Amino acid sequence: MSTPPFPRARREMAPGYPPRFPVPDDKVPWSVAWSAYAPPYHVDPHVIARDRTKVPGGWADPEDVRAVTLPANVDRDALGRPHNPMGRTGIAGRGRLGRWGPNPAADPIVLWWKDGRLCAVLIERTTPVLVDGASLHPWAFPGGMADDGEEPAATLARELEEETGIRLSFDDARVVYQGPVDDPRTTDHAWIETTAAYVLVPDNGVAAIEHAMQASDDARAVRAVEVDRALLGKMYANHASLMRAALSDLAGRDDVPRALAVHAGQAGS
Ligand code: RP5
Repeated sequence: MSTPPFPRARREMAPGYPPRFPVPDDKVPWSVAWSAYAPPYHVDPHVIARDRTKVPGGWADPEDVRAVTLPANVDRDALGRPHNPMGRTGIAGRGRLGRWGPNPAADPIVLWWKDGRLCAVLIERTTPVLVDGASLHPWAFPGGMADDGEEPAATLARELEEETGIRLSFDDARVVYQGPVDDPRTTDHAWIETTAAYVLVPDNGVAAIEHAMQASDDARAVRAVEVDRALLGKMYANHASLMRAALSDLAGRDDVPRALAVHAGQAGS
């Protein structure tokens, strides 16, 4: 049996969230009737304060969902709210997410091979993840939300620079994932959909990257972290699966050092 969607988002929370209504695996699909389902409604005051219809420069949808144009492929419930296509999450409303429905994001994956080690640029997100009473700052890609109408390659480069100080083009990056993120902010009516793409930095570009790294914006720390199985066990949301997708791609390439391809295949298995 495959893993039900959002295993972490149903367990983890963002700051300010009420406890999630417990959703067992078999009750995740909306197609399974569940009359007792009563998730708490939550929208962060910060989201309300950034309503783009009221505040110049606002980035959030209005709270009245009927005033919002949603993508055509998104189902709505009886109140007009978009139904998270991945299923129930235990919280209604938008939580800390600005958009009703999909919130487009991008995750830049920056990798290099040096002295037999595969390294990645990762951040500790400033905002903690709350899980079972603990407040955690797991390793994450320096991703972020797309601006209105922004192409993924531009979001990838912009977010990387904003959070890590590194300037890199993603025009020729290899896209390894496009889809929902198992993010602690996820709700029944708002979720993140990311484009993850990686760049393999050439040997002569590594020093500049290491020199440029400086945390800012959503990142409280930025580091070059060795990619191994231990790392994959402690990453934010489903970022480990994004990393595995990049490793799988690397393992199949014949234009990278053979030792790197073998290492990537082993680390991602
Ligand atoms: C994750 O949150 C995405 O994968 C991306 O890394 C990030 C986008 O949110 P912000 O960093 O803009 O808060 O779900």
